[in-house]
Amino acid sequence: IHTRAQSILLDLGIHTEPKGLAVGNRWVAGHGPTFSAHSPIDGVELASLTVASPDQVSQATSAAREAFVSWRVVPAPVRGELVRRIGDRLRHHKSDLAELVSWETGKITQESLGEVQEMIDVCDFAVGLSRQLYGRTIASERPLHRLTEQWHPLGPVGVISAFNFPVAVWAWNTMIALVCGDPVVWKPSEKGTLCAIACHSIAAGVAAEMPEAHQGLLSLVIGDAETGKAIADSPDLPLVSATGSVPMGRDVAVRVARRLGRSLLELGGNNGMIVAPSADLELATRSILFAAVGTCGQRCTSLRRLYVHDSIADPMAEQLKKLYARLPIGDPTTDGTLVGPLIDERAILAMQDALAAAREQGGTIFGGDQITNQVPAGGFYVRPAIVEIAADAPIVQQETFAPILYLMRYSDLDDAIAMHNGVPQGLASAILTNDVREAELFCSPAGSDCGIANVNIGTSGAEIGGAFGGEKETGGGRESGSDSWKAYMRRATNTVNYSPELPLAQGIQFDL
Ligand code: UN1
Repeated sequence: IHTRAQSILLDLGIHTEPKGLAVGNRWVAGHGPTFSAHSPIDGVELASLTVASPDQVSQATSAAREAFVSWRVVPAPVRGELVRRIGDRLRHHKSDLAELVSWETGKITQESLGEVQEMIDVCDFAVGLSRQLYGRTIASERPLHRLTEQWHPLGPVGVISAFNFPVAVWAWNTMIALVCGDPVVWKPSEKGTLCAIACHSIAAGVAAEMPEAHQGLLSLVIGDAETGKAIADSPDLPLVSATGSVPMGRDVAVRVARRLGRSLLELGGNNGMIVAPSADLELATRSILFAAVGTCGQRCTSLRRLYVHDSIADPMAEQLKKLYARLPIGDPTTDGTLVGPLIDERAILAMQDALAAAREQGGTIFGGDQITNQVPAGGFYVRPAIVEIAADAPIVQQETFAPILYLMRYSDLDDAIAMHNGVPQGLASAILTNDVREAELFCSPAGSDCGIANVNIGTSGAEIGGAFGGEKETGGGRESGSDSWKAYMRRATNTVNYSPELPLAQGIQFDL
C-alpha cells in the first residue's frame, strides 16, 4: 500500500481501515463488497475500501433530513461561517490535498494545486454569497399589497462526482448547498475515494466544531453504480447534482424525474475551437496545448475538435505536431511533466478504439501510441494524438475521454460555426480571432450553442465565479458561480395584503 498517500491521510487524522460510510465524522465499513483504489501513476494500491449498501445510503439521507430541520433556520451568514472555516482548513492542507489528487487521478502537480485552489475559491465565493441570497420585490397591481419573493433552503442534496475533478466538483456543490441551507450526501467516483475521504473528513471535522451543525449535515457514501442509483431514487433528496458520463446522467435524470425531483447535470463535453485567420498563432498554439493535452485530455472541458481556417491550417498543424512530439510525458509528480497517465486500462482501450475508428474513417493520425519507456511501470501513458480528419466523420461526434484532438479545416465562418455546433454535446467552446465581428458573432445567439463560449482563450480552465455547465447532452445544469445557487433553493412568492379591503387580482369581482 502506498506509504506517502497513507501518511497524508494520517496527517489529516484519517486512519486507513476499510471505509464505506461516514455520517458527519462517524465512519463505518460499508456492508457491500470490498474494493481497492489504485494509483494511475504506477498501479500501486492506495487503499482498501468498502461499498455502502442501499440501506446505508438511506441512513445517510435520513440523517440529512434530520439535519435539514435545524440547518434551514440557521441564519445564512452563520452557515457561511462554517464554509469560511472549511476554506481556511483547505488552505492549510492545500499541498497535501493536491498530492493526493495527483496520486489518485494522475494529474500533474500544477493542475492538482489548481484543483484544490478551486475548492478554496468556491468557499470564498460561498461565504460572500451567504449574505447575498437576494429575492426580488415586485410591484403589486393591488393597492396596499406587497409582492415579494424569498429563497428558502431546498433540502438535502445528493452529489455524485467524477474521477477527473475528485475534489473541486464536490466543493462547487457542497459549499453552495451549505450556505443555501442544504445538507449534502456525497457519492464520489470509485476512482476518487481517497480524495473524497480527505475532503469529507476536513469538512465534517469543521462542522463538528460548530454547535449549529447537526451530525447528518455532511455524509459520504462510498460505492459503485448501485450506490449512485440509491441516491438518485431517494425521496429524501429533492436535488441530485451529478457530474460524469452521458449514460450515467441519463439514468440519474430518469430516476429523479420519476419521483419529480430536480436534477442538476454536468455531463460530457466534446468541446471545439475555431481558429480564424487573424488569430495570434503563438497564443492559439499555447491555448490549444493546455486545453487539449492538459489533464491528459480528461477534463469535461478538454479541447477535442479544432476548426482551423484553410489559410493557416498547414502551418498550424505542423507547429502543433512539433510541440506534441516533445511533450514531457510521465510521472505527474515530477517537475516539468505536462502529461500524466490516463486513469486506467479502460481509458487507453477507449482511446485506441477511437483512433482505429478515425483511421477507418479516413483520418491521418499523429501520436496516440502507448508509452512505456521512461515512465513509471504500471501506469497507462500515451502520447496525445492529433487526427486530421473530415468534419463529417462520425467519430468526431463522440467524446472520448483521452487526449485526441481532431483537426479540421474551414473556409467560411458560418460553416465553421455550424460544424462546431453540429455535435450532441454543448459544454465549452472557443474562438481565436482578432476580428471583433467574428468574436461577437461567436458569442451571439447565432454563434456557439454551448454553456461556455470563450474568445482568445481555450475551452478548459474556467473560473469558479461563472456558472459552469452546458446544453444538449451536457445536461443543462449550472454549478458554482453566478446565480447557480438558485438550483439549491426553493422560491416562495409572498403576497401580503396590508389593506382592510380584499381586492382580487385581475380585477375579479366575487361578492356575495
Ligand atoms: C470537469 O472537467 O468536470 O473549467 C470540470 C475547467 C475546470 C473544471 C472542469 N475548472 O476545466
